[in-house]
Amino acid sequence: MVALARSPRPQPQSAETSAFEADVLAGLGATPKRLPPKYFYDVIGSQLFERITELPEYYPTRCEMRILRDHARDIAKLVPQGTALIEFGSGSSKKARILLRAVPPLAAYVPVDICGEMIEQEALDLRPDFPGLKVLPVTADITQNFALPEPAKAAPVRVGFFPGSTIGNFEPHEAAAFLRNAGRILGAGAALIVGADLIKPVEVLNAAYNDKAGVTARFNLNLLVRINRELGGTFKLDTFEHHAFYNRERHRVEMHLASLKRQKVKVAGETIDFRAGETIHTENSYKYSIESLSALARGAGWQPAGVWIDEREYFSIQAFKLPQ
Ligand code: AVJ
Repeated sequence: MVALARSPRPQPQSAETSAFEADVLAGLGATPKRLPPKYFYDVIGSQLFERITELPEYYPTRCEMRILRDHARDIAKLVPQGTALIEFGSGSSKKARILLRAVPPLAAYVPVDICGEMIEQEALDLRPDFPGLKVLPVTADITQNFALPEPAKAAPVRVGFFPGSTIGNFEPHEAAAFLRNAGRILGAGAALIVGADLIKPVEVLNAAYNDKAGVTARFNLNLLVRINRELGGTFKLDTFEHHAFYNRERHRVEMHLASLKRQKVKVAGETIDFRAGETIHTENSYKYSIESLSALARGAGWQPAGVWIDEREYFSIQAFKLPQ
């Protein structure tokens, strides 16, 4: 029998796949090795993240939901009637629901997320619960430029909502660039409501990223599963281990995947060498103080317009405004 000539791996099918391939090869070719955390969120990764938010050790989501519920009326004062509410990295829209119940009639709610399947489904779930609200999902990488739908552009004012401490995934200079760009997208008179995780005792932070049930480890390792599937990778999952720890000097939780042995792995036709113990740095989750975040926002052109925190001072929701 004649062996059929098979291409060694599926060809990139879309611009998204080739951006993924380019970013993965660049990150694994760098020293130290790294991968961008935005690629955690394929369908499986988005589902694993939803499970993380329910873990006993993972306090941020519960804290933020509590703050939103307790101060919804106050926060809603930043959202006048006719606003287009733009959510950056909306995921499950669970937090937006709390805000949406407290605000006057809006021009539109625009959830923007890198995981298209997730927000299309969420939009379907939201519409019956908020009849009369225009839900206009946009599938986009929030770190890149993207266009707002017409009704959001035509609204008299736009308010940005960036919950979840997703801002913590950016390097501080990237967070500043993001805030400046958000200002450009939202325009004069806009407000921005940001959820940011606060600096706190190291034991609490380490526990939140090393849950007993191992869901965070699976979330981290899923990045390798995704590379195997989408980029013809040959990562053996049982030869990599989840590491997460708080880096006090830099105010961030770091996640890594450590190779348990010396090995070679193929990705998109290229060979990557690992030393025993070598890690891939997969995520930083920066922790802020009220002051450090507001200094960053001021530097990006925003004026502080409100701060809400929980009793334990674990998490903050901070509002900013742009001059008219
Ligand atoms: C979605 C970026 C806010 O940093 O806490 C959860 C992601 N990583 N557990 C975070 C995450 C590990 C999460 N953010």
